[in-house]
Amino acid sequence: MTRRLLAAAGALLAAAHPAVAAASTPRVTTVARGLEVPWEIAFLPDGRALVTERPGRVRMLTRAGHLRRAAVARIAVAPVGEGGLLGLAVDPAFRRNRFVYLYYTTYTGMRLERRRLVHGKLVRDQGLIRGIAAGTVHDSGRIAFGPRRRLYISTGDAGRGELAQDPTSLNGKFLVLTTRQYHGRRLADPTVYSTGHRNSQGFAWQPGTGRMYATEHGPTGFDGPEGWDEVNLIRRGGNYGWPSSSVPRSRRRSSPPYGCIPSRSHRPAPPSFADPARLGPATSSSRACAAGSCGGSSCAATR
Ligand SMILES: [Ca+2]
Repeated sequence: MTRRLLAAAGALLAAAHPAVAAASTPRVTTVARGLEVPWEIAFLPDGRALVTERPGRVRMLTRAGHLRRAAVARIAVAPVGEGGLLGLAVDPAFRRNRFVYLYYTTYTGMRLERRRLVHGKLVRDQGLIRGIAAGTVHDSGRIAFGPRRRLYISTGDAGRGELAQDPTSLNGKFLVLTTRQYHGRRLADPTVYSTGHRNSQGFAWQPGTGRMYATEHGPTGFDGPEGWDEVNLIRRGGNYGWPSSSVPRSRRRSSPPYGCIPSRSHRPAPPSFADPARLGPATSSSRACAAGSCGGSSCAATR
C-alpha cells in the first residue's frame, strides 16, 4: 500500500512540477495530502487531474495542485484486499465529449464503465465490459489509450492462475477496445491482445518506436517461488507464460520478459518513459536487461 502511495505521489509531483523531472536527483515535494490509497492519476486537457482512491472515490486536483475536498464521484466498489476503484483514463476527445473511463472491483466481477464529467461530477453513462472475474488479489486494472486511440485494459488472474491461459476467460489478459466500442451504447466484446499475465501493474508506449512495455508482479509464494517481477515487451497475440512458466523459465513457449526485477525489496509500479533528451542514452545496465538475462546482477540494476 505504501509503495502505491509513493508511486502515485511521484506522479503528482512530476506532473505539477516539471522542473523536478529534469533534475538528475529527483527532489520530492508534497502536492496533496490526505488521499486514501491513491491508485491512478490522469490529466484533463485544461491541466486539472483526476485521482482514484481505491476505496471508491474520484478526487479532483486543480491546476494549482490543490486537492478538492469533495469527491467528483463515489463508486460502489468491493474494497477488499487489492480490489476497489483502480484505473482511470480520459477520452482522447474529452474536450468534445467529456468522457472518462473507470475500472473497478465489485462483489460480482470487474467493471469497465464510461462516465461523463458534468458540472464537476462524474455521471455514469454506460457499462462497457463485464465477465471479468474479481478477486481479493491480482485485479490488475490499469487502463490507458494507446495507438489508434484504442483503449487498453490489463486484467489480473484474480488469484486463479489457470484463467490466464484460458481462452474463454478475460482474466490474465491485455484487452483492447476500439473507438466504436468504447463510445458505444452497449456492452463491448473486447479483443484479447495478449495472454498469460498474472497481475500487470501498468504499461506505456515507448516514444519513437511505439513499443508497448508492461510491468507485472511475479509470484509471491502461495502461487509460485517468490523472487522476480517482470518487464515485458507486449506484442499482439503474445503469451507471457503465467501460470505455467514465470521468470526465469519463460523463454521457450512464451514471450520472454524484457527485464526482471528482484521483488524482495522493491516491486514495480506502472512504467513510464523519461524524456531521453533530459536523461541521456540508455545505461549499460538497461541494455543488459534488454538482452533478456534474468539471473544476473545486471538486471538488479534496473531497480
Ligand atoms: Ca511471464
